[in-house]
Amino acid sequence: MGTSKTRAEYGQTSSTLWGPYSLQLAPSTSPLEISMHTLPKPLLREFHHVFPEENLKLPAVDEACEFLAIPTNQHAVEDLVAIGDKIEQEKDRCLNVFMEFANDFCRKLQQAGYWADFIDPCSGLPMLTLNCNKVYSEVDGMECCLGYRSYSAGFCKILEHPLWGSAVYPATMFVYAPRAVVQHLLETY
Ligand code: B12
Repeated sequence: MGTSKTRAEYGQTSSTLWGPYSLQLAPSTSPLEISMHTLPKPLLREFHHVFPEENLKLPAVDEACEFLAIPTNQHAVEDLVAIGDKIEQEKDRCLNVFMEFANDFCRKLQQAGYWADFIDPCSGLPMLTLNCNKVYSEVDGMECCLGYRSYSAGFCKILEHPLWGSAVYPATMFVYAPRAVVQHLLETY
């Protein structure tokens, strides 16, 4: 995985701890925009709806642990609001990039004794925590953490990236870990 990181001039809010940076995960894929945030009140409330207390198996860890959100956005080659086979293929490609990265990242944090999970971009449900059935809104999450705007396309709320418009594939990870540990791990990619 590559190491070049450029901090974006947009997307910083009072919740931002790190980034947004552009991660080049593989030479052949477009970069992943990623950042680390504390959970502002509306996001924390939503987090506890999506991950109910009784389903959260938090390991006994040190005092520095806190809930953090790690939103990612990929610049899609196609405008995702359009329809057709090319759009479906592009969504699958973005899905695979995120899944591979999120699995690797969360597994590493879990191996270090912390809690980590990510939202399945297809269903909006937590991927690793069992028995959760409340959908997490990526669009609301990106508005809250990064200050991006959105608009409604029928039933679906669509995110507008400041540079890429709706050619953006949003997906989020959540962790319970010390921010220094998370930042250090992010910097290894
Ligand atoms: C399910 C889903 C669909 C369903 C419909 C969803 C529905 N609303 O019934 C279907 C299959 C129809 C669909 C269609 C499309 N979708 Co869609 N869809 C999703 C998915 C998985 C969940 C969206 C959802 O249900 N949101 C509504 C829920 C979560 O919220 P809610 O109950 O209405 O409201 C709650 C929140 O607002 C919350 N809340 C309140 N305050 C706050 C504050 C904060 C901070 C938070 C976090 C939450 C919060 O409280 C409310 C009540 O509980 C998302 C991915 C995701 N996880 O967001 C993609 C997603 C939104 N879809 C996407 C796309 C591209 C589409 C299509 C355009 C695809 C296409 N080319 O056809 C079409 C749109 C067609 C149309 N006109 O409807 C993209 C949008 C990309 C972008 N640029 O934003 C997403 C992000 C998927 C992705 N990763 O690419 N989709």
